[in-house]
Amino acid sequence: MAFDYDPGNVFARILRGEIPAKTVFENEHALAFHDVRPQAPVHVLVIPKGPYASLDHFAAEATAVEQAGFLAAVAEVCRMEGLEPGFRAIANTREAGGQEVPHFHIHILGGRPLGPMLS
Ligand code: D5M
Repeated sequence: MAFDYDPGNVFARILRGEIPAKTVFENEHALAFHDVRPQAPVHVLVIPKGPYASLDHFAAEATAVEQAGFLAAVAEVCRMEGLEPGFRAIANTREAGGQEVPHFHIHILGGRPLGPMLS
């Protein structure tokens, strides 16, 4: 599959500093910030710094160092947000998967009991 990336998407603009975000974590691999439409007491989005449109784009084209760094950042954000009791990590992927912003991101949800996902 060929992957396209639109550099005008809102998360790319956040990465370039063109629009603000409530940042909770940043390093060379990832940026994490509060979702503007929180679905739980903790709702943080973690994005890689590279131009990847979706989880499968990231898996296909990011380097092993980028992938490992991103996953470590996700875990660090969960630790920082006090989510040891548990959390949900979601990557909506493309239109049929409910993805609105075409820059790969993981939703981290927690801070309350979430229950089974398909309930
Ligand atoms: O989810 C995209 C998510 O991104 C959705 O929960 C709203 C959130 N969003 C959109 N714009 C912003 C800005 N500017 N800051 C923070 N959060 C934002 P998806 O998985 O693509 O459906």
